[in-house]
Amino acid sequence: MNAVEALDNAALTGKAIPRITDSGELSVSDAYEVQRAVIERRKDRGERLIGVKMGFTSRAKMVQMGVDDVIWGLLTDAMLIESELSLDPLIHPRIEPEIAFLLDRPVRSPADVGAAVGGVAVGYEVLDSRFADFSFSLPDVIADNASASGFGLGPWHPVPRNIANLGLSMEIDGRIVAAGTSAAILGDPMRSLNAAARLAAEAGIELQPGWVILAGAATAAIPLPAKSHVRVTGAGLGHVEVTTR
Ligand code: OOG
Ligand code: MG
Repeated sequence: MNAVEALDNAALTGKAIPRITDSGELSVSDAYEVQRAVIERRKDRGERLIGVKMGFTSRAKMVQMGVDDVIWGLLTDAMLIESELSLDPLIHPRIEPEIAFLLDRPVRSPADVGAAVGGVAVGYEVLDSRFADFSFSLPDVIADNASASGFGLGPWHPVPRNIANLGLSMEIDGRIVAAGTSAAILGDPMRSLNAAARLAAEAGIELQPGWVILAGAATAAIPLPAKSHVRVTGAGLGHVEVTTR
């Protein structure tokens, strides 16, 4: 079985697989090709692209996962979580607070990105590495679509002049499990948008109006238990909640 099929099956069945790099070399560009091919399989099943997610844009995440390069993954409509999430068939889900941007114009070059942003929201991302023990090297996690599993969004707000220092906090069953500030995201989450536009230009992908960009977590991710209630709050941005089954 090749890496594309193995990753796709792992997500569908909830059975972890060994790291790809345990059995051979994988370059970063080959890893992005695997990522694209896994997404193609999802599209063949009727999913459509609705955005991108940035990964390792904060020290907290780089340190947690032992990886120190900014990467990205692709988001499909099937990953958008409304208010409930079944953890079956996830392998070892984690959750992290995110800042999300909404595009209302296409981004044809990195210079377009500031003017293309129509809104900002507090959000969360559910991660689920398809690799055993949530352990990987940089090319592995790129191939695995940056561990993307799902995400949820709070209400959209017009982009305030300065979003470089918004407080973010995450509660599970009423207990604060993570707290940070948007400054942790490359010093200013707007920088994460610029990085997304650069990666898009390199990949030949045009970021579309209506797409969401997850700028990256400001804190380490936390294991997500079943039958729990999570609430993520962003200063001035309200909150978003999810209940797990
Ligand atoms: C990779 C995904 C990183 C973020 O926000 O930094 C990420 C992982 O931690 O498994 O989504
Ligand atoms: Mg994330």
